[in-house]
Amino acid sequence: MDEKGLFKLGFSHTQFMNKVCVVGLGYVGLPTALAFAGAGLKTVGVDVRSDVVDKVNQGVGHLDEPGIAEAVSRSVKSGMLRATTDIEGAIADSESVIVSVQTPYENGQANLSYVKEACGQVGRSLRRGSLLVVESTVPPGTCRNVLLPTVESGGRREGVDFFFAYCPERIAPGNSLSEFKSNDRILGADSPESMRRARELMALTVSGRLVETGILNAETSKLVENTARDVYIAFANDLAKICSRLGVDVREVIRLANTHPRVKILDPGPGVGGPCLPKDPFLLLSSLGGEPRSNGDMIRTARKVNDSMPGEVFGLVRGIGTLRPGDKVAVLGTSYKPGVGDPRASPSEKVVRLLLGAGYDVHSFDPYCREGFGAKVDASLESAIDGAKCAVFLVAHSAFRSVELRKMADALAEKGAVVDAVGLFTGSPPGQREVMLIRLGDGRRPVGRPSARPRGGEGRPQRGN
Ligand code: SAJ
Repeated sequence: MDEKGLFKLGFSHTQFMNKVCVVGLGYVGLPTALAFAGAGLKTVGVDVRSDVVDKVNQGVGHLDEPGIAEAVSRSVKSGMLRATTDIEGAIADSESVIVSVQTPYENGQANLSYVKEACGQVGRSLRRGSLLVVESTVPPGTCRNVLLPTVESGGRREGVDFFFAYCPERIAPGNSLSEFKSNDRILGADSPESMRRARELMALTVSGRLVETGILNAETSKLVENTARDVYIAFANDLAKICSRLGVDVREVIRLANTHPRVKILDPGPGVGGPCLPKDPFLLLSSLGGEPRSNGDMIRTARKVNDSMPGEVFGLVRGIGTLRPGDKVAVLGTSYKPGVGDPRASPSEKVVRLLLGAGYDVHSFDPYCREGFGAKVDASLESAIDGAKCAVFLVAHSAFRSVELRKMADALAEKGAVVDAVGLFTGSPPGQREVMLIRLGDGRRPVGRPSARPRGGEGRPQRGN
């Protein structure tokens, strides 16, 4: 049905935009629903988890992020947002449906079951003339080859009974609400009418640019963005390994190289975590099918480099000559990146497991995150490091930036060591007791006690008093 036909049925533009259904109320779906509710659209969020639905309806929300609780409370109170587990009813009652569910990479392939299930429901329940927008990250070709046929299996036809667009999310967990609104978005649609409707809908919530293209381009560019970041970080991590052998400090080398107008190297660290970057390169490659394995070599290598970093950090700890099984080791930072409490795919998990496997008494502390991955979770930095032989900093939370090495020396056990994987400590201020500082990617000549030099692994100790 074309637009004129729809008008004959009594629809107007604004009526199209009145009621929005967001399928999936997770890290992306909830901010999406809040953005539409905040823009004055009657929004219903759907989730299979009744605890998530209850929390939203209670005006609380289940995401621990700046502004989320306030926005949920405001939107529910004003009647603009409600949540339900009744997906059929919610879709049937809406003019636009946004699918925002997870697409994990499992057992060597993309798990599309959640997004297919959602699209199947849309196909069975959607009103004639509705707009469907998929936000989930998917392998290139998925919308046309998998999702649209799934919707159409419900008897509706694209361009006749419903319109379709792909608008991948770009929000960074920790800053979702503001990024949803202000980021430029890629908007993919394969017909002018679908594009027009999707543009109108998304423009209600997005103040950044809507960059228009076809669906396949949009699917591919989403994955390329995250893959690019993974590759850039892998370069920094590779440099960390190289610099530790060259006898230079990788962070100083990067600082110098970045003064060049066309060089912008990222930060090395204990690896790449989170819900997206570790899997999206594989989603990108998964659509190659029978293509020669050499395609995507650099991407696969980057993944390997980033995945090797928890082992590098473990090597630094193992290299401390004075450390014995049973000794207390404090892991500081368990979330996947600074400033968030999200532990998903955190590199800290692998480091903790390696330390536990080596027989250390592993304690953890994170100001945002209660996950310990099997370590004993301490309530404060002080109790985590008290009497520890080694403190390993894995996340550059701002709270850790004010930690003084001198005070660490006093709290740690005699001849204690600090392993800094994230560039928190640069100097060695004077203090009462000696502490060995081992920095990832810092290969400068050791000045610490010879007996305390790392036996293997990367980097060498420096003495901080
Ligand atoms: N990291 C480094 N060095 C750096 C920067 C990051 O080791 O210089 C590590 C972080 O510590 C973390 C991981 O990389 O473990 C990922 O963090 P991130 O900040 O790069 O990205 P995410 O996963 O929080 O969000 C990304 C974003 N994508 C890009 O920046 C291209 C976000 O915009 C996407 O919306 C999100 O993935 C997603 O959901 O796809």
